Amino acid sequence: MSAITEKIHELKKKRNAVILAHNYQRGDVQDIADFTGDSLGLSRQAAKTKADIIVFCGVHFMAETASILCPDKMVLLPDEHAGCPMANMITLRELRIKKKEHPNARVVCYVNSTAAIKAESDICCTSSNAMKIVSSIPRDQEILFIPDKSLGGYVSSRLNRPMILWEGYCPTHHRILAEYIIKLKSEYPGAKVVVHPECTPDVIALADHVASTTGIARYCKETDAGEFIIGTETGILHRLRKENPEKKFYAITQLADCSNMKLISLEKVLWSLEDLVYQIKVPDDIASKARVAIQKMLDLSE
Ligand code: CIZ
Ligand code: SF4
Repeated sequence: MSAITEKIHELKKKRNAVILAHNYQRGDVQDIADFTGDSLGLSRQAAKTKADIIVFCGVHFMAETASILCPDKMVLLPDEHAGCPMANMITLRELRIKKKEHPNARVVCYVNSTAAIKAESDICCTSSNAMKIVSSIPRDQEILFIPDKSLGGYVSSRLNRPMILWEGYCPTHHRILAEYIIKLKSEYPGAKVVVHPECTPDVIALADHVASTTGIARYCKETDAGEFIIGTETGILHRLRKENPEKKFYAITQLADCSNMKLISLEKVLWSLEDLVYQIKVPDDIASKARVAIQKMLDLSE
C-alpha cells in the first residue's frame, strides 16, 4: 500500500468516513473507494451508510444528490470545481420561462442537474431508468425532458413518444464519433459495441447495446463476447478490465475524458479528509422539493 493510501485509510477510520467513487473516476481513486457505481447507486449507498462523513469522488450534482438523500450527514467533494457542463446548460430562470410556455407539461429531469433544477421538476430519472419513468406518465401528457437532448431523444425514439427536449448535452460523450466506431469495428469485427445514451443518435445507431454505466458493467460481465468497444467516459475501462481480466476493452476514443471527473485525485481525497472540505449542503427548502422528485423516481424504479 502506498503512503498516501495508508494515510487515507487511517484518516477514514478516525473520522468514520466512507469513500464513494463514480465509475468515471481515475483508477487509483476507484481503487481506494468503499463503493464504486453510478450516481444514484452511490447515493443509495450514502443513504444506507453508518458513516458520519461521505467523501463523494464525482462531480458537484452527485454530491448534492447525496446531501439531499442524507441531510444529516456531512458530504465532502474533494475538489469544489468538479462541476458538470451539462448540468450547467440549464438555469432556473430559463426553466421557469419554458414551463410558462408549456404550462401543462410534466418536467422529467435527468439526475445530471443541479438541486435547484430538480426542485423545479416533477420527477427525476437516471440513464438506467429513464425509459421506465417516461413510460409511467400517461401518453397524452406532454413532457418536457431536461437537460440532456441525447438521453431524451433516445428515450423518445425507443418509446415512439414525442417530448419537448432541452438543448443540453454532455461534451464528453459528444466527442465519441460514429466514424471512430466504424474504424474500430473493422479492426475488431467480433467485438460488441456498447455505448451510453448520452451519445449522439448516429453513435447509438451503431451500438449492440445502449446502457447506463451500471448497465454497461453488467452487460460486459454477462455477455459471452471476449471483446468490447466502449462508448462512454474512459474512466469506466478501469472497472471493466478489473472485473473481466480475461476480456478485452477498447475505448472508442481517448477524447471521451471528462476533465471535471478527473479533477479528483488521491491527494485531494486525503486533503478532503484532513480539512473536511468541500462541504456540500443543499439548503433545506430546495432539498425538500428536490427530494420529492427523486423519491418519485425511487418509488417507480424499485
Ligand atoms: O448517473 C450517472 O452516474 C451517470 C452520470 C452516468 C451513468 O450512466 O452512470
Ligand atoms: Fe457531466 Fe458528461 Fe462529465 Fe458526466 S461525463 S460529469 S455528464 S460532462
